[in-house]
Amino acid sequence: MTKRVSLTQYLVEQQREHGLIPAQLRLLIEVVARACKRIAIAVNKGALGDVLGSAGTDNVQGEVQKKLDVISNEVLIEANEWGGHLAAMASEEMDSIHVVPNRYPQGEYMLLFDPLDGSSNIDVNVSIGTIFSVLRKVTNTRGISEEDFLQPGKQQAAAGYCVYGPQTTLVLTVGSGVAMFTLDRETGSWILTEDELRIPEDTKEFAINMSNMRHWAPPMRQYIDECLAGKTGPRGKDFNMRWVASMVADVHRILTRGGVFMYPWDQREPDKPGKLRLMYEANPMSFIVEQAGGMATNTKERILDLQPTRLHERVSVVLGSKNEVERVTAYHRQAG
Ligand code: P6P
Repeated sequence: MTKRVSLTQYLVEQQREHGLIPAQLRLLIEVVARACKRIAIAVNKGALGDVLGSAGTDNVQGEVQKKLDVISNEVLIEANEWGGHLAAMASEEMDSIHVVPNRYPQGEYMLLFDPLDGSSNIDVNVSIGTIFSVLRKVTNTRGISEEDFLQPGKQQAAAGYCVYGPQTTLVLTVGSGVAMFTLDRETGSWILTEDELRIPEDTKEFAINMSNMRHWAPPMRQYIDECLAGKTGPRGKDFNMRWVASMVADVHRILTRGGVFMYPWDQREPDKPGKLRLMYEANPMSFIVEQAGGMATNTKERILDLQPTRLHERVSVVLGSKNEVERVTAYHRQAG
């Protein structure tokens, strides 16, 4: 029987080897992982747990909140506010930041999350997930504000996601590669199942919502048209398409077998740079993808270099197999 390595053992050994996981960060990661287990249990109840359907409220994005969006957000807030490892949290589901209450000690980290990404898939039993990003508090005053969160993604201390799918898997990076843990539901433990995820530099699979095709900018049309032309076209090979409409599921597939994920700007809402959020979707996923040998741009620049100006700002996203992301980005740069 192969030796089973738990999340805690992995984190302790990574700290011993790379010195990237001080005690407070290890506590933060373990608390988030435990919260994801609680979310997985709630998600898994489905119709038996009165957790499906709408919560009857809208979030800061103007989107209808599902009951599980609210439950997942509350689980993450409650799990993380008392441990002394955090100064504040930010969530897709909350308009402003949640500062750790004065009754608890404040820590040096800030946690950002999309508590349940892919909510449109909840009621139809398709994989959904939690995405999280960890930043360091750079000011040493007790006070903390939204401005403290506005750091480029390259400054993240850690990033990860949990997929609630056929398996419940946790994917994590602290800047020294990407590891995957699978939840052993019999023991309630996260067990290391991949210790060095790598994304192939080439792929024959793209992920994009094709129904938006007529709204894309010309360079995106050009790239997709060439993929669709297959063997007889300029790419000289056939492509496959996948679109789960859960970023965590699409990114997990890309981490597992390669591919390129795209959610570009389109003319439906020309003032918005894209649909996905920079701070708690694009940045954590880009950190993970780069650590696995992939690439992530906003069709022009490296996502992790972008300087945020607002907590909930949106961004165009192209990420995955390096050579495909380079091609999509080159087409957009050439078009100016
Ligand atoms: P569309 C889910 O709502 C999400 O934010 C991402 O997880 C996903 O990739 C995208 O939106 C799906 O968007 O427009 O295809 O429904």
